[in-house]
Amino acid sequence: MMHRIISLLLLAGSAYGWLPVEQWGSGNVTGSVGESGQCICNVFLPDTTFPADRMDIVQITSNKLSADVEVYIKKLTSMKAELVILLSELTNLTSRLEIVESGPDKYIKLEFDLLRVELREFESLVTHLKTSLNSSSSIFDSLYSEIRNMSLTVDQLESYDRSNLEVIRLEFMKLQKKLEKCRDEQDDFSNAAIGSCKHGGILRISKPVVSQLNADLSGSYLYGGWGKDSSPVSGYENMYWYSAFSSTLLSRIHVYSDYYKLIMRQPMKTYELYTSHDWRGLGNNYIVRGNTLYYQYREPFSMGKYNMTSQTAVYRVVPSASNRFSYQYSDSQNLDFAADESGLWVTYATEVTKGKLVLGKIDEAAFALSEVWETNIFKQSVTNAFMICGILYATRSVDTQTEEIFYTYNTRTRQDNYVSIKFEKFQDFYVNLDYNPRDQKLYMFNNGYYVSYNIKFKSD
Ligand SMILES: *[C@@H]1O[C@H](CO)[C@@H](O)[C@H](O)[C@H]1NC(C)=O
Ligand SMILES: *[C@@H]1O[C@H](CO)[C@@H](O)[C@H](O)[C@H]1NC(C)=O
Ligand SMILES: *[C@@H]1O[C@H](CO)[C@@H](O)[C@H](O)[C@H]1NC(C)=O
Ligand SMILES: *[C@@H]1O[C@H](CO)[C@@H](O)[C@H](O)[C@H]1NC(C)=O
Ligand SMILES: CC(=O)N[C@H]1CO[C@H](CO)[C@@H](O)[C@@H]1O
Repeated sequence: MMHRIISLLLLAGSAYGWLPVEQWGSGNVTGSVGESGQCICNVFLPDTTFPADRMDIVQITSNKLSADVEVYIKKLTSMKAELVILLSELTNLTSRLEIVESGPDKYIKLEFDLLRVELREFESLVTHLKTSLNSSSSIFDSLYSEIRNMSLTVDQLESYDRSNLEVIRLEFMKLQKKLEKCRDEQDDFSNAAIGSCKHGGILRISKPVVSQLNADLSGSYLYGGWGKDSSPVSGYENMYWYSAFSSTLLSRIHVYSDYYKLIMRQPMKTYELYTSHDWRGLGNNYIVRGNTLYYQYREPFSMGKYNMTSQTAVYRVVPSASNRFSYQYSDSQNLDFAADESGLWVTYATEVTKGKLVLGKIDEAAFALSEVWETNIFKQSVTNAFMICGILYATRSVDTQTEEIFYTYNTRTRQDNYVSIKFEKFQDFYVNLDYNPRDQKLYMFNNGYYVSYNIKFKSD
């Protein structure tokens, strides 16, 4: 566009008489002395070399084009300028956060560490938007004001008295919610009603939503899990649970009255599994359902349930389950519990199936297996598994950033399927991945971080 305008102006310029002097013709330049002695120079230009009529048209067209282009370029330039400012603001924020996080306060450091990650992610989102600027200026506008608001909030955060951690954490949480909402708006993850199985299974999985480093603030607590009760008792609908250790030995679990308390690291209650009895577990594929922890019991090897209401545990040996076959990422993951719209499940492998994954439905009242299904996948090649609407989904690792649901088994039709539904990991290593039928989200304990995903189902 610019090139065309420049050449038009050159054309107009030449028509104005910027012809080289030597082309004028020497015979048509004459000199004489006037009446009062002044010097007179006469130049005769041939009419035919000066197309005055065409010049007018060119000039009008050129002016109009120039005006159009000017408006367009102004618009584009101001948008670009806004983006450049925005991006440099974000970069500035990021580097300031780096300074803050290198400070002496460990708690602040961790909070800002995560915020920095999210802002970086957001920054790349805006950069992506910048390239598709032409078609999405209204989205851009709202995003722009959203980021502006967030930048302001972070500025305020930084100016707070550092000792006022509560206020900072609360603001931090609000900010995360905003980021999450903003990200959700970018992508549609609305589904059929909660509890409904009138859909065709998983279509796609959102980007990871990173909530926080675990409540023990320990980067070495890699073995654990977090999530919500899949069948909460009345009054505990907003409860979250969390447990993690630096090994696969399970000895306690914390519960939090709501998300805010989880983020604030203020447990409502902590249950110890090793007091007068040794009720400890092994592995980390446990879940909470009906205020009860379902987990792999350590001694004897069996499925355990610790009722947090009665604070007692019972166990049941799973017929022919082997403790030789774990998932790929970690040892001791022999029994994996899952809950979906239809109830409670456990997956394991047996010597009879030569390590292939077996899926069992648990009769919750009897705490015993009511039915089992044999799949065609070798348990040690799987990284994790979960259930949705009676269908087993098994994952495997693609690379350090990508995980893939590669296999499904439908317990109703006894049909299996090799599929490829890829999703992004926050970090390479994870040990706990489960679906929660109460909010249709996936919960992952990813290298010590609380991570969750939204799911988009296929329409039926
Ligand atoms: C960020 O911006 C502020 C104010 O505009 C400036 O004083 C500061 O030096 C910048 N910081 C960095 C790390 O660029
Ligand atoms: C913007 O879109 C219009 C129409 O789709 C197109 O003609 C124009 O070349 C685009 N401009 C840029 C800078 O991509
Ligand atoms: C940004 O903040 C202002 C003032 O608090 C508010 O009116 C506006 O709705 C916010 N914009 C967005 C996109 O959140
Ligand atoms: C847990 O214990 C309470 C109190 O004894 C009981 O009402 C409840 O049914 C138990 N829950 C499970 C899942 O066993
Ligand atoms: C030498 C020369 O170029 N003379 C020209 C001057 O202008 C007249 C009319 O414009 C022409 O007829 C001459 O040939």
